[in-house]
Amino acid sequence: MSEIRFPEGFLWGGAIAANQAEGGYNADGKGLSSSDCTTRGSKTKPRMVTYQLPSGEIKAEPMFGLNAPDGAKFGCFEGYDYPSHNAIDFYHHFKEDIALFGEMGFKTFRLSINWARIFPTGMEEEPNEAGLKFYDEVFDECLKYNIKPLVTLSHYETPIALSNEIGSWTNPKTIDYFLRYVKCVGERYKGKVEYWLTFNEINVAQMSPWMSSGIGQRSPQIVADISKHQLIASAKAVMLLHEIDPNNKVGNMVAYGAIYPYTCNPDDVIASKMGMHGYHFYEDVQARGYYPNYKLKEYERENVNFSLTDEEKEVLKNGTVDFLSISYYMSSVISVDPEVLAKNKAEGNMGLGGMRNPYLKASEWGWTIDPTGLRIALNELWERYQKPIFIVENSLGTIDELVEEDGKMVCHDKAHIDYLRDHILAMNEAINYDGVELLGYTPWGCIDLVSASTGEMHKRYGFIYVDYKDDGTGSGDRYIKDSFYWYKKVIASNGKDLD
Ligand code: BGP
Repeated sequence: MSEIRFPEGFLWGGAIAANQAEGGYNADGKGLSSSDCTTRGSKTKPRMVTYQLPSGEIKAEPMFGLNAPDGAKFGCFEGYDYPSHNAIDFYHHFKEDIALFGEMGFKTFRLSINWARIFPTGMEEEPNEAGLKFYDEVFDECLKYNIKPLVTLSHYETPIALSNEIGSWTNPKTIDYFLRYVKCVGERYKGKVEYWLTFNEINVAQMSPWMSSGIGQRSPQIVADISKHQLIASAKAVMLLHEIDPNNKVGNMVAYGAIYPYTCNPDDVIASKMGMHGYHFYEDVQARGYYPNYKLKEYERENVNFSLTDEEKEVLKNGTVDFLSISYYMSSVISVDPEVLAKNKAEGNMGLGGMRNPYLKASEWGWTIDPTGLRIALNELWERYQKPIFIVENSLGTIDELVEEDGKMVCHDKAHIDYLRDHILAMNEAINYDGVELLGYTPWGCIDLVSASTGEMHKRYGFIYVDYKDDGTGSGDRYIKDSFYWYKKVIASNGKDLD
């Protein structure tokens, strides 16, 4: 094992997203977004998307595999429970929450701007001043504690009016609306924000066009259209943010993992390689600036209508990112043998499919725990692109208990500490043994928040416990977990003190 040596200025911090934390879903002029129309689910019950048919009938369909008919108008309706509406009420608690991040010594805090807070339908000419003011206050609060905001421009929420009126990201017009929003926040927060990410987990469009982009259907054509428009929007956003402030550093964000072949049968090995295209395609375009041949061949095979004008090619070439960012939670396994596949099916809830890995333990939600997979991922990205990497999501969803000890409420979340320690050690190997350039680390859900895949509250990631239950009841009070004190030491020692 290499000696622990994280680079000077390494950006330790934590991450959240607006739709999973803020609440205040209709406060101060905010418009509805796709996540506001997605109900609470559980480990066994899917989150549902609600919409109204032209006949007036209201329907709810599972978010994964959603196939809403043409003419469906997405919205939120009486009698359904939508966790984003209150979430953890960060909208009203941000000062105390950021003070706690400051106490832990965060160097950076990843959060997203909710597009519909700034442009309620996504299509207005003028922004909503109250929305802009909210983020001004949030960023000022971060800067008070020397925390650099790391801002995701689009994290799983599209203004719902864009979905209902123009087909959201299937329509190229959305690129212009998005850029209007980027210009607005880029100019407004110039000098306060220097680190930006364009689209959260841009590759999730392949699995859930609803979650990623507020689209009610999925087909190869739809996924290709969303991806093209978002890749162009991302490239244009990179150029725009550089133009607004040459100090801006703009990254992409891909849900990343390692896909292992189940056996050394070359067919399993090639299947794992093909599976990795689901991650690499987006990285390839955003880091290298052009569509890879394997994707063009896939479009040909699937009769996807796809072309790029010379101007679009130029945009992709000139709008490559300054750094890569990834979420990494787990690895998966692939086999071409249907019997082996069926027998070893993983129980993950992300629709990732794949199989159980006999060498690894898994979380309560079936997500495998694989720190070496992170090292493999970092090596692969570094070898492929030679761009600095930021791990902007990583951690373990656990069931945490708040208990009273000596008249104080405490939470012994050893599983978080163990998971994070092992992943930090893997990062250290990647940096010091393998020579990967790593910019920072923002573990996911640094304060408990609503789960994206299930809508639950009790899938907890935080260093800070938030007293809300799955049904939305609770005081919303914040409590410090053991991992809070541990992470504070980790940051203070620049990663050396992991005990
Ligand atoms: C990523 C998302 C996050 C976050 C995380 C954990 O895919 O970018 O928004 O939620 O996964 O997933 P979950 O909340 O389902 O546990």
